[in-house]
Amino acid sequence: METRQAAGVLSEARRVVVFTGAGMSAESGVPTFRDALTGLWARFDAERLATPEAFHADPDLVWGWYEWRRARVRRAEPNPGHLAVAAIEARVPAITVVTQNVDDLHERAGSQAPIHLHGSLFAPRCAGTGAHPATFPDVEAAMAAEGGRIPPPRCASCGALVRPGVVWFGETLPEAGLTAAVEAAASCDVLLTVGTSGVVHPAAEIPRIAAGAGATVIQINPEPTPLDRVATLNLRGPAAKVLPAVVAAAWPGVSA
Ligand code: BV8
Repeated sequence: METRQAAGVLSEARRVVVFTGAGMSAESGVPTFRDALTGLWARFDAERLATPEAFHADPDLVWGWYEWRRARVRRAEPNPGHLAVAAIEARVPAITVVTQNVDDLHERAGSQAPIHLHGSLFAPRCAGTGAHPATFPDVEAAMAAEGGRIPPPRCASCGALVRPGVVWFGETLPEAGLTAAVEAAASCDVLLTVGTSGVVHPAAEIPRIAAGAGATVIQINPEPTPLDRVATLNLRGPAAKVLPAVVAAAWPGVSA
């Protein structure tokens, strides 16, 4: 029932926001943020490892974690949920995709310009100047795959360490991206929130801003989250199954 209701709302929508979290990539085999702590990093708490302090204290441990995650993403493929988001993009008049994820699966599924509120595994930068090095050594895939300490490269122009291009806890989000995401949420008529626990701020405000502005908020998640109370419709289930079903009902004949 909710699928048909969601499809009806989506097919009439003029301005859509799709807001995604780690659950969007779960069925591509990319561990969610909290599941990404196995092996060498099993004894760490994600929210302590994903910080400037952790990188400063042990750059090889933190860089190794991100290179292991990057290697995992490179071996992953976009799932039908990512493809369904790209199918929505091709069919609604205006859309903004906002992701908390640091993988590139939305782009590889065909989404044009997702806003990465928390950065990307594929955009490392100099820890000194913030400049993006032209390239960075592709670590031995085996090394990254097995998970180990890897010394970060050095910036070619200033010699400082190169750091992951992500937003760590305690760091501010990219201003332009956050502003664009907030503006889109405040002016959309439908916001789809997919695969997020809705607990990391300020990103978690995005669905709340849309609801406050009178948008229809549709949540897709197999489990209850704090966003249940702002969602107009709650579709309980995995993104790779539910999103294609909503798209197929909204635009019959479209297989995402
Ligand atoms: C900042 C990059 C200024 C790194 C990440 C207000 C209130 C409380 C706390 C704060 C606040 N304001 C600021 C804070 C502090 C902090 C914060 O929010 N802490 C939380 C934990 C309490 N925020 C910050 O520090 C932010 N910076 O505000 O700067 C400032 C500074 C200091 C003090 C105050 C203000 C920066 C936050 C960004 C951190 N970086 N990522 C990396 O990836 O290593 S966040 C990281 O965790 C991910 O990017 C992701 O966004 C987040 C986890 O969230 P989810 O994506 O939702 O993933 P999660 O695993 O939680 O949930 C997965 C969901 O998927 C689940 O619901 C599950 O049911 C569902 N699921 C599973 N399978 C499927 C599925 N859904 C669909 N289909 C499936 N198959």
